Amino acid sequence: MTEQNYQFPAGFWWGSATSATQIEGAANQYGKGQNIWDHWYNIQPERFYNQVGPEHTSDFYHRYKEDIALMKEFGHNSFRLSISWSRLIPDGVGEVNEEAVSFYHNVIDELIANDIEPFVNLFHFDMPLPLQEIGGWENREVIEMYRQYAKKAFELFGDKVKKWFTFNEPIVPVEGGYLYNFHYPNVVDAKRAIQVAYHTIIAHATAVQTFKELNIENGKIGIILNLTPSYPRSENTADQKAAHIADLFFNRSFLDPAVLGEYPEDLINLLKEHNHLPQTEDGDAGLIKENTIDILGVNYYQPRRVKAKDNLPNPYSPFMPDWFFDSYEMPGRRMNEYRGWEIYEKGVYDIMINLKENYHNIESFISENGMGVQGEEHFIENGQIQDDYRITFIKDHLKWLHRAIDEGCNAKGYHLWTTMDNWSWSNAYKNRYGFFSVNIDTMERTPKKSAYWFKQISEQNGFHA
Ligand code: BGP
Repeated sequence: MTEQNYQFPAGFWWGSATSATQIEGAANQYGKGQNIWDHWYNIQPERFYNQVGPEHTSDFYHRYKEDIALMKEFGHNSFRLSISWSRLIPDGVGEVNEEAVSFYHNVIDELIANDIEPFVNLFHFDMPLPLQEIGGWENREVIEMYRQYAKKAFELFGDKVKKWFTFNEPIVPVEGGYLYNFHYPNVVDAKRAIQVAYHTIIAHATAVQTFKELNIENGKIGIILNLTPSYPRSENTADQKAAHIADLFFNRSFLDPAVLGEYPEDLINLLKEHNHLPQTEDGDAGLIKENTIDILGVNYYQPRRVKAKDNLPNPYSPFMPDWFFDSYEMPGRRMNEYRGWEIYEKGVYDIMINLKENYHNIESFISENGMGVQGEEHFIENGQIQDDYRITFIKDHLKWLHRAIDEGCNAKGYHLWTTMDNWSWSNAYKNRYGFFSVNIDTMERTPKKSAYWFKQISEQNGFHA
């Protein structure tokens, strides 16, 4: 095969993504309040891999200067972090923690001084505990508390931060916390899940509205969604329908209201038919309609392979999205064996073409993509992790992204998940994803081979392959 030049548009955003709970550490220090992760670990440490909790993360709180220096050295022109709601406002509502204000100012200043644009996300799975105790997103009052928090963050940092995101992967707390039992509060109840999802969209829209009212100069606001293209097993009608319903539940339930300002009719009809519509209030539809986003972050790890159900669900069993489809293992699929996730690079292209054709080609970027590897910390040779598999993974996704851009898609950047190896939810330190490995005893950072490769492609704004 002849070599091709994959040159990206000028100003392409090269970088990586993180979240507060996963990197900061200092979970019980400097005035931070508890969030659901601190609490869950306190009551059920066995739910976390090797019983490592959120106190034991990558210590970014103390090492941010060193980390930002590494980002700079290794070709980042942009970086995503999240603000910890319970660090900024320890009770979730009310008084602001001045130590947190200084910390985030220092981090943002350090990034800007190093020509790295901060992309700031407001909510990455980390509900403050006092607000979860009054029902979390099930309780409509929490929406106003979130709006106040968002407003505070915009006012404090809006003169420096120009790219804002309301939520990261808002479907995940719905799935994990209310359907499939992998996030606190561990409820399995589709009705409650749907209410949580709906309130999250209302919270998102109120934050967008507040952002627009503040008129932040050059500011853009968006949301970050994990889009899982839903591919049917076959062309037959039942498989197609199954894939369509999975798409409605897991992609379009957030994508459509955020970008188009309304829910898909098919989703509303389906929920109506099964008596599972959420409770709404007058004015909600208008709020969603008027507060669509400027920019969309796309987290892409793997597609969803869907087939029609072999057997109809028992109508007496509780309603679940899985009533309507089954997942299946596509023969010949390639896997990241460590994480158990399929690798399908063309998914990036399919997502971008869909955004171009059906979502008015909204400005977007890959806000997460990456390869988690269990046990990677032991793969060191000559003092460095030789993660050629990660280089191949990134490169193959970038090729498809490049093709989408060539065909007119409005994709502006690529962020790897993640900067340095970090703590991940119940998986703790099991899967390593970073450009920089972290020795979890000494916290020492070591660039992996992929970091050197990334530096090159960022400097050349592309690569030959
Ligand atoms: C995404 C989350 C990240 C990160 C990543 C890897 O869904 O936004 O926070 O955790 O997945 O997931 P894991 O660490 O479970 O492999």
